[in-house]
Amino acid sequence: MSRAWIGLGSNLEQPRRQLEQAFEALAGLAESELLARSSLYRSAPMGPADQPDYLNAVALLQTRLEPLALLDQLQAIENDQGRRRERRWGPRTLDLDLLLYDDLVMDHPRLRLPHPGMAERDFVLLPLLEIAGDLEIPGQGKASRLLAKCQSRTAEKIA
Ligand code: ROI
Repeated sequence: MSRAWIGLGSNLEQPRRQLEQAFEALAGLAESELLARSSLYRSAPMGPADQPDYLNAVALLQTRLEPLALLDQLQAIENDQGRRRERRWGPRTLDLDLLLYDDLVMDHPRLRLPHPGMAERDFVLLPLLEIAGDLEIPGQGKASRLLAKCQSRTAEKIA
């Protein structure tokens, strides 16, 4: 069994409902068990500012799915929830990012691990730290230290 950390984000079509529904879908994934989920966090958009605030959260799965098989499942959940995305860094109904998979470091055309950019994003690190205070990101150090270095800090817990 492996441990996989998933980042959830939404800023369209009732973000809270999108995230709750995504947690349910993650809990129902084959060959996997949802071990933990963070609270929901509201954050200002990173990227173009002319879009709604985001809700973000993190989930921890225990899984027998290999990384790319898990990625397929995450993309299927995004599509099921009617994901639409018109422009790069624009608003989205549901984003599920595979953040970490055990201590794996990989660079595949479809999947880079750890997720690039996660170490600079407070809306990823804060929920991650809530459910794994001691977490170390392969090659980058402790999540708590990375959060302290984040340039922009807008994420706040809402539930
Ligand atoms: N900004 C925030 N605050 N939260 C996100 O999940 C998020 N996701 C994205 C971009 C557009 C980079 N900005 C974001 O993909």
